Amino acid sequence: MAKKETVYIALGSNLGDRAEFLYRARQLLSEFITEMHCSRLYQTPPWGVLEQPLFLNQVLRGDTTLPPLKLLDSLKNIEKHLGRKTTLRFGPRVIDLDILLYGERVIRSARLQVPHPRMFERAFVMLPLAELSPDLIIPGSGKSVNQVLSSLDTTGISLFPSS
Ligand code: A4P
Ligand code: MG
Repeated sequence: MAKKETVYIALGSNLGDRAEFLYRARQLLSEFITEMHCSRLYQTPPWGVLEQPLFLNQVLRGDTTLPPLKLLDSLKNIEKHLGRKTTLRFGPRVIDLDILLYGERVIRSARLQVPHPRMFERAFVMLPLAELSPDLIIPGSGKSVNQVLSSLDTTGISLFPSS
């Protein structure tokens, strides 16, 4: 039997019915990710390209038997299935699925970099990740999720829907 690994996936959407796109993505992800635990949804100001709508972001943890590149292909297929058009880098999209962590692995290939290289600068990733696994040491960094989060600016991030 293929080895099971714990993975963390970041979900983001800033076009159309954002919560619905995240919901549909989670449903499709559950076909190959088991024991899924999901953070709440966060509404977040855009990072990178600033002139674009607010994002909804979420992080999930689960187990998969897919090897890393197969997992990446499966995420890309879901993005396509949900109607994501190729867009400008860091620009608006109906759905974005990134692999944050794949077990203890550090992967630096042309197609796949894990841990996700930009997660350390992104409160919209670290805040939902801290909800799931605050004390997790990020492979290759020697730092816990909470340690990284404490150095980031969370201004403008709120729970969605706000209570
Ligand atoms: N790739 C390499 N490593 C990974 C990984 N760990 N997970 C490669 C997923 N993909 C990875 O990604 C481009 C290529 O990255 C993939 O084909 C894969 O081989 P993409 O999703 O097609 O393109 P992109 O998303 O436009 O570029 P990129 O660099 O992934 O952008 P990001 O980093 O995803 O940023 N602001 C807020 N508030 N919330 C957001 O969610 N998202 C972005 C997109 C910008 N600003 C944002 C948000
Ligand atoms: Mg991406």
